[in-house]
Amino acid sequence: MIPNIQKVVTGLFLLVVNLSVALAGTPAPEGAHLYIISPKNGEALSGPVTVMFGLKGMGVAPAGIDKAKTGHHHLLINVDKMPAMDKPLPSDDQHRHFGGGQTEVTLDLPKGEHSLQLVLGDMNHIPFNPPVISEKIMITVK
Ligand SMILES: [Cu+2]
Repeated sequence: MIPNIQKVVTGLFLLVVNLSVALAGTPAPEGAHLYIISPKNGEALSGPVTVMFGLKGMGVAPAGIDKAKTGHHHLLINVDKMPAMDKPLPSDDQHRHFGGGQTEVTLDLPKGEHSLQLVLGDMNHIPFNPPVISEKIMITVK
């Protein structure tokens, strides 16, 4: 009987571990670094603005592809309040998904100040745990 109890206990333990992983999002590999290559923080430029995404320590894969240590880019444009880090990122004009695995985008932004920030999402558009997020940069479109 004892081996059966052990199996049940082990099964319950694995269930709890799997649940907590599911709730906490895909683990981010150590040293993962997300950044905006260009434009630079504080840059003033005329539109349209091409934003280039940089990622170290992980790879880029299209949404829906289950491959370890990969994700796809999301660009937050003029977002003041960070979206939830434990559910799929919203998808709208301010939260842009690059589910095809794109690593740059050209934006038609109105004149004025804008903030840009990248968030890496897993195959289900959920941020990693801990989140892999770039510095938030400010640019001015002349
Ligand atoms: Cu996405």
